Amino acid sequence: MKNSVVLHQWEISPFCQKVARMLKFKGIAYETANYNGVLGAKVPMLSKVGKVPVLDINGQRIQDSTRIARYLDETYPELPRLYPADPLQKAYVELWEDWADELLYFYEIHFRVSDAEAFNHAVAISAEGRPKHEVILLKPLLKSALSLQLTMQGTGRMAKADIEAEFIRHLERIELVLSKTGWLVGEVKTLADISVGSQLLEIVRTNKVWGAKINSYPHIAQWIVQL
Ligand SMILES: N[C@@H](CCC(=O)N[C@@H](CS)C(=O)NCC(=O)O)C(=O)O
Repeated sequence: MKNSVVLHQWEISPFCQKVARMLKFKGIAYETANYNGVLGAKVPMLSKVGKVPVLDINGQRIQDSTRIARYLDETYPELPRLYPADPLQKAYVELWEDWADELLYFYEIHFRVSDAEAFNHAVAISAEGRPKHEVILLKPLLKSALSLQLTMQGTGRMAKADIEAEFIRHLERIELVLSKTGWLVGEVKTLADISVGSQLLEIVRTNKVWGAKINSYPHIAQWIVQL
């Protein structure tokens, strides 16, 4: 256990899945510590920020998926790079990453909260392995926390039809960019693909209708299975 890499996570979190994909991409073996159900109360104790993902690696504890990505590239430059070496390409990757984390994420929450089946699926994943009564407890807590997050950010105050129309515009842009090389930046997989894909894949996982919509774009469908 001493030298092991531990990803503290919520299985349902796109940011945790992003880190899991980074580690897989780099070929770094890791274990997960899950905070399902009431264990979620321990997340604020993992770091000052109080969010997951948190990665324990080489005796260090790193919080935030972007800081983890930088650490992995700096510490293991010989392994496949998350950020390209070329400064301009790196800047594009950072812009895509930030866009996925700070904007696409709220669409992901919207599609999780606005559809009853998607929400129930998300709750079930969040309480996996925990006693049944925790599902009952978790459901209203998760609903109010995610709805509040959406309202504060602004997406939660938009009309459903407007959110969906904007999301389709985003998908069309992603599809167009992917049509050139099959990747978002340059000719190989980078953190841009992992970041954007991790948000979209959470929609695919929980929301049948919007998951099918995402997969109806041929370049996106071909790309997303490679993430
Ligand atoms: N910028 C952070 C975002 C992480 C994040 O928002 N994590 C959510 C789960 S998806 C969380 O831990 N939320 C708990 C909270 O805000 O209290 C990253 O990239 O790691």
